[in-house]
Amino acid sequence: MKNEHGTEQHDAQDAPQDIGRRKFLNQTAAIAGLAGAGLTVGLTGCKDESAKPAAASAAGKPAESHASDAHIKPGELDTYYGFWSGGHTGDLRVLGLPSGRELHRIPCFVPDALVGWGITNESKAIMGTKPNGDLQFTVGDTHHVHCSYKDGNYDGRYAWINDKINSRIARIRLDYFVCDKITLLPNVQGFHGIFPDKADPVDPSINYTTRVFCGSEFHAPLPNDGRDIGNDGAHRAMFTCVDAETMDVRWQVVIDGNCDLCATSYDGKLAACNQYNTENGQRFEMMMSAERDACIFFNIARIEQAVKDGKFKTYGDSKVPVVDGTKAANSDPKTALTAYVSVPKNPHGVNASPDGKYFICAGKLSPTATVIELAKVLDWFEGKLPELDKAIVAEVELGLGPLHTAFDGRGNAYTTLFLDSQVVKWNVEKSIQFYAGDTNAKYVVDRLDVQYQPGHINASQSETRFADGKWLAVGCKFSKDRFLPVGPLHAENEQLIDISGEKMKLVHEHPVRPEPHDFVIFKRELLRPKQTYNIDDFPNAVKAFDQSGVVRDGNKVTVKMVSQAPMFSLRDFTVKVGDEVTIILTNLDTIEDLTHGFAIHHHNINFIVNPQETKSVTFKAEKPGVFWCYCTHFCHALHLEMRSRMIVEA
Ligand code: K7E
Ligand code: CUA
Ligand code: CA
Repeated sequence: MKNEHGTEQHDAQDAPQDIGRRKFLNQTAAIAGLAGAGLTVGLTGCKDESAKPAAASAAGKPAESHASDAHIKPGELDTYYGFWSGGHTGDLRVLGLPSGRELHRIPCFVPDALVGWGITNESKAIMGTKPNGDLQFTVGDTHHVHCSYKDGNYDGRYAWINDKINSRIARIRLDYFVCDKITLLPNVQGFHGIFPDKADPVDPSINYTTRVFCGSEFHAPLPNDGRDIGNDGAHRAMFTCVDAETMDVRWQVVIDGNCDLCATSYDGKLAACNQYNTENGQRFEMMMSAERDACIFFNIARIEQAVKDGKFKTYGDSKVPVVDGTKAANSDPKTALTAYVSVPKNPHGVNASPDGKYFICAGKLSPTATVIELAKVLDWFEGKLPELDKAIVAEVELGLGPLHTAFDGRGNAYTTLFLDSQVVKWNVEKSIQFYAGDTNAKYVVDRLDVQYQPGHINASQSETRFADGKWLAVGCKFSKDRFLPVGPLHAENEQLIDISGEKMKLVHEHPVRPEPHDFVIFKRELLRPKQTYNIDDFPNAVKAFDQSGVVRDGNKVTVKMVSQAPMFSLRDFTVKVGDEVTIILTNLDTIEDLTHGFAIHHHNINFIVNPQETKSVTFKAEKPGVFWCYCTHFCHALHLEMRSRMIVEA
């Protein structure tokens, strides 16, 4: 596959979008006052009769009465994509919003029997294998997913997602919705927060993502090769920068404390992580012993200059330059690479406001949120702000167990209160006024009970400059009695809240398989996925029926095959016991949605080939006999008849 985008390939989104556009216009009329310029385009072209009654009846109503928009009727398309981390299923889930329908799962870190992830040679090469060809890891734990930026909005190139268990970062190509690269981070454990940069700190012409930052939670020996066991004080956590294009690790920063979540500024100058373990503790009692922890800021330009100047170390087998971001080495603001802003007890979550001014850290074990002004952090680095903690412009009570924060683009923040089972809507500027002494400034705007114990929260376009204040989704970590019981493991509860009005309004909920964590929601126009592959992107493609056949090289046998409904080009093929068999299968069908599958009885082989796609598998033929191969994906009236046979001779 070529690593480029926006080519003129088969792109079939236009047709189905017409159906959705009716709904789109319908909504546009209902929220006339709120719609951005992009939404109103095409309104004049609306000829759909079904749109009229709703538009007419909604015309005079206040904006908050459009909760019914959440109901997407059969045949209609959602107006937003949602990218959800799958948690310990190690995948990325794609939802349509506002319906909440799950559209797709993109396997990244763990095998997947539908697409053959971890089974095909191509996916194994991305996932990484041991010398014997087995996968290096078969488990994953995805928490945070974020997309590439341009001009402060998503540009539809990539998404990135973390694997906390094995400290891996995966990249997903958003033209095909597939994982194309996975990188193992050296020197770290518990890789949790992840965030792409939004611009270059030095070169203003680079107004798009070129780096992805990764925070790691756990402290470990450096290097982790048996030394320093028992010497807990020598264990460290790090912050890592990965190149967005090559996916190579560019540099790391060794720090005091740990990293949890990660946020980046719109000007590219700063990245930050909330730190809940500034105590450098190994047990929870130690980790919660201090009254305040921190939000650590990274001065990206200075770190890269330090790397250029050779001011780094390497550890063990890793060649990655590691600069010193500890407190002791960074007390002089004018040369500091890092800045530790004090935040109350064990904060969780750091989020960038869409106006680009603030990062907000929630308290978790403190009922507060801390608002940090980025311009002041930059002033400190310039030597213009004598006390770093003066960068805190508000620290206000929200309720019990504040975790993550989303924004509506109208100056309001929405924070989950894990212990209170609530979402609190609060006004950032008012909180700053209140903190400055204006006790009349009422910063809490609204509270809404959610069911139950919310963790992550996000709003439509919240993590861009184009937060549109329409929908808010909340991931509730406990569903208790909300759904039919299915045994001891409960579904979790995703709830959708209409935030277009002053008051929040719960509009629907759906169960999700545990345990999703973070997610992003953005307008569907930002993506233009391709719906068939280009056969020329696959160097091993079998491009015609007459290129099919069996080629032997010693005991290595290559079986080249094509699929075209309702048949495989080889009705049977013969190999010998002891052969290493590689099957290469190209799907010659060109029509969108005409996918075939290929499975072999008793050989642990199952994968699909989408239109014009090529995949291969390699395995040992160990037992003599006849083994049916069949199409696993319903493709044709003769789908059941779509078969081949592998004959293994003794
Ligand atoms: Cu993003 Cu769930 Cu990993 Cu918070 S974490 S809840
Ligand atoms: Cu091909 Cu079913
Ligand atoms: Ca702590």
